[in-house]
Amino acid sequence: MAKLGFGARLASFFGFRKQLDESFFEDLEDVLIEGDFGAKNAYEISSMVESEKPRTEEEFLSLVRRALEGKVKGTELVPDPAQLSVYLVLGVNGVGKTTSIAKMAKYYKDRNYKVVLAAADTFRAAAIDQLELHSRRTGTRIVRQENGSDPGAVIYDAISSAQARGENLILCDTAGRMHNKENLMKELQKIDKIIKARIKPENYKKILVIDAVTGQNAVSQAELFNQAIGLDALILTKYDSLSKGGAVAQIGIPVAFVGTGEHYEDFHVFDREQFLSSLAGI
Ligand SMILES: Nc1nc2c(ncn2[C@@H]2O[C@H](COP(=O)(O)OP(=O)(O)OP(=O)(O)O)[C@@H](O)[C@H]2O)c(=O)[nH]1
Ligand SMILES: [Mg+2]
Repeated sequence: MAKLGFGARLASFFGFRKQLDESFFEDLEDVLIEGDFGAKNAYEISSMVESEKPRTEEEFLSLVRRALEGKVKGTELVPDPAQLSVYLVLGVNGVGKTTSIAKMAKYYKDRNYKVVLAAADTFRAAAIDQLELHSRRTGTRIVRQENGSDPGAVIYDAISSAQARGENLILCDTAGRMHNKENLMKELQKIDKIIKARIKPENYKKILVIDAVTGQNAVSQAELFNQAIGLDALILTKYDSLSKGGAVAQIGIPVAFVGTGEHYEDFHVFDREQFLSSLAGI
């Protein structure tokens, strides 16, 4: 996992400022807010550091790390191979949904799952062809209909055909944008009902993709999708050395995977310990 630019910034921050006076803690809050931790977390972390009075950079960073521990969660998505699971992949346009689905298809296929891709982004013209290309490259079956068709019907088809063929994991691509936000959320609620009626709750996961570069926007996106249909896990994409990642601590939904590039291999199961250390610049 790439080392965060933010962590390095935090480390050097202490180095410059030996005097832990009031302005140190104000500036620390600012640095944390710039790192997308949010005002509430920034205040809590800064107060904790203040009460513990660190003397060295090492002590300072490990305090920040400790303060973050309760705020960052990870989850491992392990589908039951004996049953059919449905992973509904959500997110606003351009965050990396389709790419993450392709990466997951390879990841689970390599672990002997029988993976099906459901092309339920029927809104954007090129979306189905993009998924079709990934289906060919990863050797996974795709269920698709024509552009503009009902996404719920695509998923319904995917579920019935996967059940008939004994396949065990459906990855559903969804639209990131529609005429407006309300339309998108209504569509997702319809899809949610279709899946819920056919798949056991433990086998159905709603996964939000967020772009690590967008920071604060990712937090409001998570709120929006969580309110509309609820979320089980996050995928953090574009997590390169320049991205911050503090948004994860604010969102509070467990992270399952991290994307670090455009290739299928640039995809990792979330490593919480490593993430906390890199966030805190250790
Ligand atoms: N560097 C980097 N680029 C990524 C990552 N994931 C996706 N991308 C790139 O981000 C761009 C958008 O990715 P898509 O997978 O098409 O995003 P999407 O959410 O499906 O977009 P829409 O279908 O338009 O809503 C593409 O150029 C991807 O190659 C990642 O983890 N790292
Ligand atoms: Mg897409």
